[in-house]
Amino acid sequence: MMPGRFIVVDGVEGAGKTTQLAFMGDYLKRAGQQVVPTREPGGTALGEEIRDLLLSHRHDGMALTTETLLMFAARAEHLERIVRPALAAGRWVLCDRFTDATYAYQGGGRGLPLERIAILENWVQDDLHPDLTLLLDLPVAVGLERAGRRGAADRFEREEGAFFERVRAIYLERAKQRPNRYRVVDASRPVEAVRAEVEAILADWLERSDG
Ligand code: T5A
Repeated sequence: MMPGRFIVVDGVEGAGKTTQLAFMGDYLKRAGQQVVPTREPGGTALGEEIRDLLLSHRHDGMALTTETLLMFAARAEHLERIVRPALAAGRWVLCDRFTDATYAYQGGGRGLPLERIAILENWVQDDLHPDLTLLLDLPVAVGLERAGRRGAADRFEREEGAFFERVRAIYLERAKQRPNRYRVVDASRPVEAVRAEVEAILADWLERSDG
């Protein structure tokens, strides 16, 4: 059996990940793929409980080490229960955020040394990395304005603009360092323009995976 594909969509708040992931799922299903949509933190019952702890204001001031370990605890569960089995069964996993978000938010945003994140990444993931990461990039202010329309801000969305500028910078740096795995998409454009580019990228991937 052909192994599945692991595709991640990531980016700053309000970049349009959820919107584009829905289109991507439809597109891949029309192309005959079995799709598993999922997200981080979350994706499992335990992971969703951890997500609630991480995003809730009940734990404002959570220690950075605690926050990072909780992200990776949710990730370990997610990989074990959802991602690895789906890939082994030949499915396409479409994941809303992954480890790049830890580098960007806990590393860039909060200042955790990136080497510490790398240690956890190696431990939890072994050699599992996304086949493709779509970085939806846009000015921080535009993303925050979009996210703000949705209502109450979670524990991360309450951070100031400079935090998200650091987050965005790390995402862009990681994409630049790994051009084979990342595609940076200008997400400041209207939904349909972003969708067209994302689908063109997927079409390319489908062609490659036919072999
Ligand atoms: N986190 C996560 C970490 O700190 N470390 C980690 O390791 C991980 C995995 C939750 C938080 O967890 C943090 C980062 C996050 O703060 P989340 O819920 O996935 O993660 O993150 P959010 O960014 O909060 O998700 P959002 O739902 O805000 O953003 P999306 O999914 O990027 O955006 P979407 O599609 O919901 O769109 C937002 C609004 O904009 C509109 C939509 O209709 C919607 O109203 N929109 C557009 N408007 C105009 N033009 C476009 N092109 C648009 N696309 C969407």
